[in-house]
Amino acid sequence: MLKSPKVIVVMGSDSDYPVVEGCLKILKEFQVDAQVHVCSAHRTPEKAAEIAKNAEKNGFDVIIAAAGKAAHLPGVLAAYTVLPVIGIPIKSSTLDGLDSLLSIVQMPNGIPVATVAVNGSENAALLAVQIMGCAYPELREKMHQYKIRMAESVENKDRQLQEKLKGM
Ligand code: RP5
Repeated sequence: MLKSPKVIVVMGSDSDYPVVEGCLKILKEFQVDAQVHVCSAHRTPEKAAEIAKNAEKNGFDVIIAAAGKAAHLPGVLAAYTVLPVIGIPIKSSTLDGLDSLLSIVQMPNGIPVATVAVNGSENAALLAVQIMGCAYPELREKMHQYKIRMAESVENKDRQLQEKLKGM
């Protein structure tokens, strides 16, 4: 049987869900099968290790991990797997997400984590799609179509602006 693209999305807390939702919507739009779990590098460290260790044999292609504050989850998952890990720094209430961003992006040599913008969960999904596009031609084609639609939408906005300015 042919394998289909599959992503596991892990978030440090259920409080991260409102941001992670954007990522799930994009994965759905690209018809990528996604499993979502709450799992913390600090509160449930054994579960985090198990998820990452088993991700490859469970058929996942990419891991997306969202975390806030001292956001060690993406790095810890990356330590236990050879799959690409994409980190989403969650904007925390006290330091505006800079804490999360630095915790995720400043990985030591040998254990990379691809880091998107603070709360950039849609880009995490798009990057996962682009990575998987190397193995799944249908995803690469969908990405081409996505970019065409995005450009059309910008052109449309420009046309609308020009019309509005004409009337001023
Ligand atoms: C992190 O701490 C989570 O990823 C979350 O962003 C933050 C706060 O978690 P809660 O206290 O809301 O569960 O581990």
